[in-house]
Amino acid sequence: MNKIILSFVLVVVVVAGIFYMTKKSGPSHQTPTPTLTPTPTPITVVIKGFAFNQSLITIRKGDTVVWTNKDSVSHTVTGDGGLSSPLLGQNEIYSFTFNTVGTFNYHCPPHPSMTGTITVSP
Ligand SMILES: [Cu+2]
Repeated sequence: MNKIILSFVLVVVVVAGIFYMTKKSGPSHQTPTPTLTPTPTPITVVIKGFAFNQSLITIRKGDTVVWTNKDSVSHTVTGDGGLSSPLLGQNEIYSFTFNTVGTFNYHCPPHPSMTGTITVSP
């Protein structure tokens, strides 16, 4: 009878010991290493005061340009390489990703003085 109790205690001690050890050396709460995925920042062109600001910009192939109309008057971004925004109301945006190297002129058809140029470098 004493042997049974003794072996029972032994089992409890061993189990408790294993539990303690696995708890201690088990998977630690590692903070996952942040993966450095470069997020290309979109280039912003603000449409304000009947002008594209900035009107002359140089970007890299694959960059995205985002136009934001801050005027109460509607404007468009219309031009080379498929640039064709709808009529942008106040605070509306138009984005375009340039995947071709070259020079892209654009304008706003209702307002001929509004012009801009995007130069896309490799
Ligand atoms: Cu306009």
